[in-house]
Amino acid sequence: MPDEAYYASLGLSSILDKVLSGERLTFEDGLALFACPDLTAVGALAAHARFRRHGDAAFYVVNRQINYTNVCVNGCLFCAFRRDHEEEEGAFVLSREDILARLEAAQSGTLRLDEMHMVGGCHPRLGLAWFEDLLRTVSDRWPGLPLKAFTPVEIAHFAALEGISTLEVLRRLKACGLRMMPGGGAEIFDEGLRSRLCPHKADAAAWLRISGEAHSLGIVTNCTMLFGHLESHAMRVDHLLRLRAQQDASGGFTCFIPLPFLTANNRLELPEDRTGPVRGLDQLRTVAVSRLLLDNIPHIKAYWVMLGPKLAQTALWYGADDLDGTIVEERIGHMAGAESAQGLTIPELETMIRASGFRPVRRNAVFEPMPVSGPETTACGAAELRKETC
Ligand code: V47
Repeated sequence: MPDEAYYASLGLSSILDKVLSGERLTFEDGLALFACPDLTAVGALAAHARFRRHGDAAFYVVNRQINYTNVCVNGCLFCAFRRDHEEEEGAFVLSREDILARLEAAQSGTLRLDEMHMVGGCHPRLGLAWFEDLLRTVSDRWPGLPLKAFTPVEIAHFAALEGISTLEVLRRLKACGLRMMPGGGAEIFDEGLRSRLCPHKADAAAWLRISGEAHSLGIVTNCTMLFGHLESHAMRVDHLLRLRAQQDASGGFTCFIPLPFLTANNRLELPEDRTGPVRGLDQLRTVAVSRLLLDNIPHIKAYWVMLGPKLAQTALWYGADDLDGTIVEERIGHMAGAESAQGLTIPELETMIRASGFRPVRRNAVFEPMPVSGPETTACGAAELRKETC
């Protein structure tokens, strides 16, 4: 890490002191970190915080993503995945059998999934009973498989469809085996910008409230921020601090995932200075500032699908401690222009981690470390999981 005099020259003396002593950073500190000209100095602070929590461990998960539909009533401007109705080109709705076949293919090889990650659009007619039946069937067939599904936005949608409270929706899904929720749909909390980008989606207060309700039932959740579109640094800091405040109140966020906006195939037009090669540096900085501000959220994910594997590896030195996982089939990022692979193998993930100077730790959905033994660690991984399913 650069020395005290250097941080003083950057005007970051008090932030350096706070990071070294573990003291909480303020809104102004967040802005100062975004304004600092030397990205590596910010990264070194985040790396310090990351090593203090996780040492040289870098986590990954053997998982399978499933998107049950892309038909969605919300019509968010930034989304390339969504279709307004089933007849539109590219629209899909998976059947229960389609979903079970994807899991069956994954579970019947030499691999064992440690996470099913399932999300979808807010379909106007798929009711809660359909999802209850699906979760119950999956839990009965694969009792040890942690089910991570539905963002707070989907929970709000199910509640509206059924005319019941979001807490009741969560109770019913938990009773069917829901263990964890992914962090999507948070987008950017700033009310003014959110109402331009996604006016029909659950608002910031609802997203945070539903996360808190899940936590109160013992369902842990992740959280995200979509950045690199029209938001300001102040909006990013505000978003991170609202997550931190929610975590102080309800304590169930496990991992934060900063999601860089991917620009293809959507209706959001960006000014020129928001596109191009500077974006990689901004993405590393956002990972670092997230690690520094979110002192109460254990994990920061460098999501390789959207950052790309090279930047995700670099991000491990900028505060991130997790890469996500094998994934197998990904649609939201790829429909928006992600150039990364559909899935990675276990050896590929472990090599990425080792080559970056870290120690790979296989985990499950809720970040419990998983034993690594036998042929699974050398099996072809995602390639094998992908058989017959895509
Ligand atoms: O909710 C939509 C975002 C999210 C774009 O919890 C876009 O472990 C970039 O939340 N460019 C879905 N992002 C992905 C997500 C996620 C992914 C991996 C792991 C976890 C986890 C969560 O993707 C959406 C939205 O915020 N998104 N469009 C786009 N054009």
